[in-house]
Amino acid sequence: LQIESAEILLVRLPLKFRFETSFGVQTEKLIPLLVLRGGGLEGVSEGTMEFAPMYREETIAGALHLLREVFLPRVLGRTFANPEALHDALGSFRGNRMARAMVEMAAWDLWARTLNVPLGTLLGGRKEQVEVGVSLGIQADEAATVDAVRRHVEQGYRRIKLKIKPGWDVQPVAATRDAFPDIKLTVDANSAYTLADAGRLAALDAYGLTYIEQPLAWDDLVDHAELQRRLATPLCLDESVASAQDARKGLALGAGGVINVKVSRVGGHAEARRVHDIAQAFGAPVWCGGMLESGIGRAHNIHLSTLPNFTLPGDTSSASRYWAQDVINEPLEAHDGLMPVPQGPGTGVTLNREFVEGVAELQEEHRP
Ligand code: OSB
Ligand code: MG
Repeated sequence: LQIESAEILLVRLPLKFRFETSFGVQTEKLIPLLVLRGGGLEGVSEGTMEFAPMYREETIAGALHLLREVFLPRVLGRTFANPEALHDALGSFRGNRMARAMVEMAAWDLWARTLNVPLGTLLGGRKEQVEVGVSLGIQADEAATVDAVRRHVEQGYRRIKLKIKPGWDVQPVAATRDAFPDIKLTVDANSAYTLADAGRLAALDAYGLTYIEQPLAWDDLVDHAELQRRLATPLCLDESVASAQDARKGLALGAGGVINVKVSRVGGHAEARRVHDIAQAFGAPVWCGGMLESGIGRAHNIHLSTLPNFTLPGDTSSASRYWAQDVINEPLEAHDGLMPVPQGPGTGVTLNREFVEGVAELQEEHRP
């Protein structure tokens, strides 16, 4: 695994829908992309940190600084035995896992292309398609919520996740459950509640949710464990699992029964696979979360989802839901709630150079 040069690109894509969560409203996405080159091939990754630290603590500006000044200088011009060895070369740095994941994920793509195998196969996955659901932002009212749910149920999505916040939780859930008694339904609070809201959250037990995602603080496990003791519905940890060790601690504490694995949040594919394995050892199902990715991050997510303990539908829905024009050449479209795993080596997708270079707000080369 030879890392000869790197390229950083930054693109801004308008979202097709307004995405409201408990922490804000998104109408566009600023997306850093990293290309690693070696042996005549290239691997590509996407950063999922945001402009402002709203979801977790990382930011795009911070990631660009670390890539330029710290992480890329550690890997450029070097040869590694495999992506795990490259991961270890960045292993002594604290935190900043989304930024480190950009390097690690591009390296996995490059390595899989070098070995001429699909990334999912290299990770140990065996599925040819993966089950997907959708994550729906907060809507104006109950009627709009039920409308949005209906559109996506009709498209075949296997699970509907509703974003909730204090003051808008039981209402959308009750309306949706009333209209669709049998769908797999979940909610995601993105850390908007505290233990003082346990009564309100316990009211959700009446609606047969598959899980309640990240109700409490983004860096908490202990209060989640206390809340889990008061609820029948399993909690699903998202924000507060940044590593396999966090997953072990959370599951050992009883902080939840399900884990949302975001490859970028935990620092890359190697760590994501460890989270998957630990959850499996605890008998806890996992699913692949999304961060409104372009086709690059989406393809990485789909490949990761081929591992066996990804037994709940992920958030990796059709790219065409999000973008009028994606950054890749290939479509990533689910049919009947099943997303085909892109065939071909690596992620199986390729950058649309003409489009990306046309809209890039930043494009820079890095060499040893
Ligand atoms: O909590 O899962 C989340 C998007 C941005 C930040 C956090 C989250 C999300 C989603 C979107 O739920 C999932 C997707 O469609 O990619
Ligand atoms: Mg979430």
